[in-house]
Amino acid sequence: MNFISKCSVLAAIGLACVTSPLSQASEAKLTAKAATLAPYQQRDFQDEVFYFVLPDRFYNGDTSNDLGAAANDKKRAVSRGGFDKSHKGMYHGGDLAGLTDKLAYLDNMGVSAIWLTPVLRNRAMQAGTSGYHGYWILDFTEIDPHLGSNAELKNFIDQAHKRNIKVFFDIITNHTADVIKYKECHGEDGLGWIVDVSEGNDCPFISMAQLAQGKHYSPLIPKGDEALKSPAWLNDMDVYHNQGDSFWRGESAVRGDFAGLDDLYTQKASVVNGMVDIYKDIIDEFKPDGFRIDTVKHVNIEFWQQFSPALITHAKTQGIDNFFMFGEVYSFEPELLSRFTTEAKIPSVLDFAFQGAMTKALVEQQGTDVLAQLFAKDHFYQTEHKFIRNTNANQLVNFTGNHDMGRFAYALKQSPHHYSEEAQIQRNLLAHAMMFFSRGVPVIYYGDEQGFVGDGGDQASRQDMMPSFVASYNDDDLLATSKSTADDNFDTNHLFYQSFAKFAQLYQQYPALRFGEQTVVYSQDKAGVFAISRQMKATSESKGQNLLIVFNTAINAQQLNVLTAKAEGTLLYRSVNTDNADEIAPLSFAIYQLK
Ligand SMILES: [Ca+2]
Ligand SMILES: [Ca+2]
Ligand SMILES: [Ca+2]
Ligand SMILES: [Ca+2]
Repeated sequence: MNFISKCSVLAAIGLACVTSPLSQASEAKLTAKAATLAPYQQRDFQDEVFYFVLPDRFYNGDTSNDLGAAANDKKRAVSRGGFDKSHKGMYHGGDLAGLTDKLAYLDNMGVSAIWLTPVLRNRAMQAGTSGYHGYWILDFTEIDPHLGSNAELKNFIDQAHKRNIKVFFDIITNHTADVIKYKECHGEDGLGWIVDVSEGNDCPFISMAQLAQGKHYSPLIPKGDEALKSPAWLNDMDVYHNQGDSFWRGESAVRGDFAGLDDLYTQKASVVNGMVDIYKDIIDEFKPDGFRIDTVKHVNIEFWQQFSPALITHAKTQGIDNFFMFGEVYSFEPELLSRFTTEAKIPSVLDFAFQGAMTKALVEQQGTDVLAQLFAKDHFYQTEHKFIRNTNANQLVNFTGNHDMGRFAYALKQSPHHYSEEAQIQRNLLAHAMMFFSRGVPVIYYGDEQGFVGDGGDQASRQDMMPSFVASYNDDDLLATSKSTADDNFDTNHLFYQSFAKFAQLYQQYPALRFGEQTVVYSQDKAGVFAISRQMKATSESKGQNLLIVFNTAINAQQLNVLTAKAEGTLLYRSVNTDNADEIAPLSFAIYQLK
């Protein structure tokens, strides 16, 4: 995209077009936006604009920790190494010190809560790649040395809190790092493979029925690895299922190993209590504002029924009254997702179904009624819990893409519709607007604000914000910038950064965008108008608010005369101006105040 068209888009959304990059001096003066919000201790979860980040891929604030544990640290020898800036599956050096350095960058975009991938100590290397993502935990009591120390994490949280920004940890109860092996697969010493894994069979899952017939694996811990995990109870092989690898269906989804990761026996009371204690201790030591919970679908519901109320109750005793948790349930079905907010008592889940419907509307160009059909199922999330707050769809967590499925920009790029860069930019912006202004809490995936695209999911979607040395990242054509990922990408002038800052400002300005009851006003069976209202009833403390949000998913202007309510509405904001007040521009949105 050339500079002229970037300026015209900026102007269209009501932003100044700055022609020179911000100097170091002006960067220091970035506006502190979170400071204008209610104090973080009092703020509701629905007040937040989230930023989801892999610390290893963000910014290297301390090169002395790049190799992880010190060479003379015998206790943490397995948490040393795995550092290779040119390999997308290795550590790249980003850390908590770097995140702390860049808080102003996030604050200025309107971020009010940061969700970090797991920061606890990992096994540095496993099956040829590294634990840079944090999901291979060995030690649940300390921070991974690649990211910094416990003290550095506390400092990061202190600095974020000083800016009135919340910090959420990504936690795991389903599995630990891969330490336990099976003699039948890995031999008597557990050090290799004695079965043919060339066809991707790994260790086939042994079902409960097969166990009852006497078939089982012989688990072992390779010599020297007996005491790797912490707390010590995690080194007991009896607290794991030991039934082989999950094939993601039936009982294997709950009892199988996630590609070799040791799957905890979460039906046992000792495991429930042990995990509750681990995360109570984390709350006591670091005072985070909440948790995002990994692999929720792979743990039995009864575990969550105990775990979730126990931690929320405990956080209150630590003075964190609004402690909040949301789970990762990788499913596009509200019927299944909602079981975890109702039956399992987890306050919220990541709304994969929203991501899926939005992809159908904005990438596949299906009718906007795919969104109406999604929201028609919102009542599934409604419940009244005894121990924690009532749940409803307003608390769901919206996102456009993530570190597993890949970025929304990638979905657009690989679409058979062969979108031009201009079209990719417009559709990406509209997707983020839907994420902000539909019911649910928005999460910006780090790098999306700099036009990152990627080549797919997982490693291919975890690019560096600091100058990257990964060839397959650096050959990407980023959106709305002439930079590549080989450059530093903390550009506060980027169109997406500026747009998300505007969206965050609107989100904070109008309470109905955060708390309003959502009703679908208009949808159609082809691309075009999709309209919702967000209504807050008047109370003794506020006079209420009724907003109409109109999206146009089509590539041509649409008439607004289909919206009878709009006639009495006042235009508050529109992303693209038109000469005709009764029209909405292609791939744009508008917000009206209704009486
Ligand atoms: Ca570092
Ligand atoms: Ca294992
Ligand atoms: Ca499991
Ligand atoms: Ca590439």
